[in-house]
Amino acid sequence: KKISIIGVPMDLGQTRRGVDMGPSAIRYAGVIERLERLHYEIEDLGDISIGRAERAGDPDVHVNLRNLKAVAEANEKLAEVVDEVVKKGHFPLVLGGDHSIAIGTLAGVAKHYKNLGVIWYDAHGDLNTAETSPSGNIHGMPLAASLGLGHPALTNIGGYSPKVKPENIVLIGARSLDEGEKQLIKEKGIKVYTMHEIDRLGMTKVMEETIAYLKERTDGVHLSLDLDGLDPHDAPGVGTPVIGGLTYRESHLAMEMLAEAEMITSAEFVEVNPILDERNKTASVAVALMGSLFGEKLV
Ligand code: DIR
Ligand code: MN
Ligand code: MN
Ligand code: MN
Repeated sequence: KKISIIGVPMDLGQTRRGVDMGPSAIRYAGVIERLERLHYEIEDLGDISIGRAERAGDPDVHVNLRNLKAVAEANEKLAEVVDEVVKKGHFPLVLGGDHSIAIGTLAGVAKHYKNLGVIWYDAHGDLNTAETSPSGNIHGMPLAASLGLGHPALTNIGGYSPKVKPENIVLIGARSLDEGEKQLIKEKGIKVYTMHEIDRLGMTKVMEETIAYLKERTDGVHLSLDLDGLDPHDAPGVGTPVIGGLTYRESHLAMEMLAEAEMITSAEFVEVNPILDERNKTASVAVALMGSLFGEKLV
């Protein structure tokens, strides 16, 4: 089995500098060695190049869509690279960078499936558009864009839209949803396990339900894991920490159950910000979770 690693040093989808060093921090935390030990063949494709932040007076500035041009361009490139990886039968493992890069990952992956499932492991919904976003940050919009909602420069990455159907999405760990996102979730019937449901049911039940739900309706599942889904105690190096999150152990359990279910066909780990981190703890947690996702406990 072969895994292709793609780094995306993107920090233009939000305003905290430093998340562009995420891929570097994750590599430094030993991702390649960790997965090689599980008998995978690893190909590191290096990093996608990212343009520059927009400046006042630039021609392509959009209201409430910070750095749209550079974010869209990088995602077009990422989509092409991910597409090639899937075509040659490798598993795409994307390292972020802020969560705006999920637009490109999904654009590269989704065309290879009839019904791609998506697990969105995140404190946030990332279901905003320019109209609903309180921040104008595109990292709060990738799931909406993948549903075909928002600016065409984001929804049409890869030349098609939408990438996913609302009924094929499961949100896990949500605890900071904006008004517009809550409305959209209701309107589209998106399945959500907020921290409330996770507390009540326990992670075992949540993952059993998620796996059963996606098994019966999808032919591939993408895992989009935002490190801020974890509690800031376990993953402090993120730009938008939210108290009351998933623990290190709950997260490992989730990854282990996904490994057992053999259902994940692509993944990305995003929002690792080494500047805000404690001695590379968050990148190390990301690598440990990848170990579980790729079957560490099964070998
Ligand atoms: C907020 C924060 N919902 C926004 N989103 C974040 O700006 O749209 N997503 N941090 O990961
Ligand atoms: Mn090959
Ligand atoms: Mn996110
Ligand atoms: Mn988040």
